[in-house]
Amino acid sequence: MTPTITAFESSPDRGMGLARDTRVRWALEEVGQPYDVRLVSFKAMKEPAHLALNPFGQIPTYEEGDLALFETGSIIIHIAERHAGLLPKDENARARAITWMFAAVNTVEPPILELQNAKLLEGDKPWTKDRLPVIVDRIRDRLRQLSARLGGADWLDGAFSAGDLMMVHVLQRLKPSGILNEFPPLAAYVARAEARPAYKRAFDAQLAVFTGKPPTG
Ligand SMILES: N[C@@H](CCC(=O)N[C@@H](CS)C(=O)NCC(=O)O)C(=O)O
Repeated sequence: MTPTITAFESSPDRGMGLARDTRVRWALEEVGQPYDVRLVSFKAMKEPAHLALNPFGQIPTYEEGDLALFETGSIIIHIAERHAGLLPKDENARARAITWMFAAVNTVEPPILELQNAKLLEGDKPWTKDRLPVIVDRIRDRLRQLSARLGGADWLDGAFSAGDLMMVHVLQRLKPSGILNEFPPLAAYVARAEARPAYKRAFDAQLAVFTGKPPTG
């Protein structure tokens, strides 16, 4: 059965791929599962039909038969459990890959989102000027730790996994700030992931929503 995901009708990042539907598109591309997309407006996201799928009125959602999911972590684990390619077969390695997914969204992403919110939503507040360096230092701490763990490896734990997919998508949000480039092994890690054909297909598909032109290739 072909799953249907939801995505922004009008992407706030103008197709940079930062909206979280890109994670789900990428996971589906990695495992070779075709999917449909239903675009939703900001207004529709807060209306009952969408709230029934995601009580927080957000994208992406995932529908497959009578199953409806929200939260990208849960959606990607669901995809990875049903298809080969995103989680290792070995039970311990699988648990470690899932640990990296949680580390991405629970440990690395929060200060990155804090920075984005401070700049975009609170940029005009009197406290923002003093707050920004504190947040940036928190991000640098996490990136230093992550970079130390990655070392010279290509991926976080053996072969590419859903843990890398999630971590890379979280790190991409830092690109406009320039902070990622302070950590060349992490910048190279992100570039390596972006070179994956599955990522390119996912990126092109979300960009096509913004440009209105169907993806090439
Ligand atoms: N923890 C959720 C976060 C979902 C989320 O923040 N979605 C954003 C788009 S990337 C959204 O819908 N924002 C609009 C809003 O919150 O009104 C997940 O991983 O799925």
